Amino acid sequence: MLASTSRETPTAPNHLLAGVIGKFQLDINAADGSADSKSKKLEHLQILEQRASAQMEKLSSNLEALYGGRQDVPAVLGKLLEVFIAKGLERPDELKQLDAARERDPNWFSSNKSIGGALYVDRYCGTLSNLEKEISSFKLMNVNMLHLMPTIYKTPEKDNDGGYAISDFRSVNPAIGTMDELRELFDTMRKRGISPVMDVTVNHVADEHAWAQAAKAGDPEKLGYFFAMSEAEKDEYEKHLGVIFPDIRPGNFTWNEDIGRHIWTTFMSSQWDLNYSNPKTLAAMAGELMFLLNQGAEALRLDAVPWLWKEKGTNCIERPEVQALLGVFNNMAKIAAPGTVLLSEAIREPERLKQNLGPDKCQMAYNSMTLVHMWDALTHEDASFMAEALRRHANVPEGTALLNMVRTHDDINFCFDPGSADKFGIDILERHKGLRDFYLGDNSYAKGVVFNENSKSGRLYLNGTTGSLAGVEKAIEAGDPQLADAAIRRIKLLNGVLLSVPGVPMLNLMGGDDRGQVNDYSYKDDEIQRKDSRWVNRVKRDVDFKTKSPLEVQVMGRVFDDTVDLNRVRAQEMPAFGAGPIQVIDTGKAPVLAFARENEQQKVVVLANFSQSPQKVDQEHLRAQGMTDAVIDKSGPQKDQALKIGDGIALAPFQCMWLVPADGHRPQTRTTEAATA
Ligand code: OTU
Repeated sequence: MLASTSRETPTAPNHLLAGVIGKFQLDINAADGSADSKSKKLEHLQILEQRASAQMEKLSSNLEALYGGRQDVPAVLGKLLEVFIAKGLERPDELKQLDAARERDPNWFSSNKSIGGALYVDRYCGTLSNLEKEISSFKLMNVNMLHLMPTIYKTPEKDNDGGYAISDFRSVNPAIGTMDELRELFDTMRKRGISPVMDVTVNHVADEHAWAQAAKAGDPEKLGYFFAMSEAEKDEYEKHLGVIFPDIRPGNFTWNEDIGRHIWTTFMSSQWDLNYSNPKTLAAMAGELMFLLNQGAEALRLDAVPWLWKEKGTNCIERPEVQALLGVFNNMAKIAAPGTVLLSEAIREPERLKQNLGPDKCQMAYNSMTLVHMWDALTHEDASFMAEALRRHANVPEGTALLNMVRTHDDINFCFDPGSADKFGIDILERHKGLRDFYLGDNSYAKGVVFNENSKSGRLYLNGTTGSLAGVEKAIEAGDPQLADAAIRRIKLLNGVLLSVPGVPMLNLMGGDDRGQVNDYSYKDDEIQRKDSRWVNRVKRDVDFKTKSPLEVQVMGRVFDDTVDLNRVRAQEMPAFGAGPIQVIDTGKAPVLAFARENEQQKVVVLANFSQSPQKVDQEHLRAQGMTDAVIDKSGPQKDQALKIGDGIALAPFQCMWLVPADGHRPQTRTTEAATA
């Protein structure tokens, strides 16, 4: 020990940490305040030092990956430690208690009790104080994680990309409330067991953000937070880049008159990409993330992570440095706010989006795989493609969880798993064509809206709420109760699978998924929104039953009852649905997705019929999972009626079952190699 310490130079990581801690000690001792408050601070400083010391090796290697070869790496490390420790000291006492509790329960975010919901405060209930009144309804739905979409921040008034152009991470949109109200709301939520999730657009800030304003006003330091380029340099990069929104915003740069250069704007012109090759940008953003965690956010959704690092001559997506950047944010949270988790957002192929997932990167990651394969399986009445993708990708490392959803606020980008496609000889672009015909065509129950029509890729980007894509809209237009019944069954099927595959389900309340709400076409009348059909998904919450037909009211009621019921059963009776592996079962019936989930307490077999015809699963597949004689479907209406498995299990059209043994005993695990082969 001694020998190795004595070899350390003053710039060695542990020396740096000791120096930073020493400085804070001096500051605390020199500051005004009671002896008692000082000793409390010093005590917490000690905890921060221990946590930092445990992270030092990882933090140093992350910085090496980002800035290795630069002279100032030790200075960067020192600066980041200062930010982390300062913010750790500012953390309110109740949050420090939360941190301590969660250090003892590191998988707090991934049990069967974890059920998320996402909404726009403005479109859901108007204001933060109204949202506080809705907490009981979230409790009723067993939602214990609530993602407040970024319209809660101060944003440019018009062109703000649905809130994803953020003008200030520290100010609340005045139309919905204040920062004090947000903190109070988070306090109440925490006390009632609901974890707040907030967005951080780590890739960009709005052109109205103070950093961008300063850059425009000629501040060279703030200009260094962004990419400002000459025409020639921009063209050099542009040669290798794709385009995200070809219909709305071609290209990747926006000319800025004040600066006299082209600013890198991967998404909309009002969203200026941050330049992390400048370590000052990283330190500044770390400060913003910590600010939000210290207000009581328990998870941060890191937006658009694939684009965080640029490298000339490449497409600037998923550069290896992205992993190191996420690593630094992880080190930060582990030191200063260990009771929180990071959630990476990327709508990419499963293999790619899983790159961002890890106990030392983002502990949670958006998983579009479940979503795209479910919609695909419904179209083709065939779940084999999905089953294969789940088999390959749904099992994730200990300490991490995928975030699943049926729909998001964005378009559906059908990022299928290429490996699974190969297995079945599926041509992905052909598949997109089929989906396009189905979801936009006149010959199906669905009512979708195309996005990115001018994309040259031939891929389908699809919009539409769960309700409209599953058939509610057409059923109501036709006033046909039978069509409505089928749509309700499809939604229940999607939710049944969503809640039972590995990961945390996220209920899309901004698409009215809890009530099967249909597309909102009013965006077409809005000067800004009309260009962006993703708004069709972002409905205002509408529970004004007086204005609706009896059929529509009936649909909304049934979807809501189903949702509440399934969520409750998952949270209260299905421990096996938390983190933990999935075992896909081949029943020989293509329309049926079948898999087992198990943990120490429980074993469940899930059967999901993606077809409009009834299906039967032979008893041998249940017996192979250790189920004998009789089972109970925990997701069905008759939860106490045993089903004899002797004749096989019959599934109604679009039925999903969560089967457990009727005798309540946990089946003996048999290695099922032979049985599933
Ligand atoms: C995200 O989406 C947000 O979800 C969008 O609403 C924003 O417009 C965008 O970032 C910019 O902030 O391309 O079509 O693979 O899925 O980052 C949506 C990553 C997007 C993309 C995602 C981006």
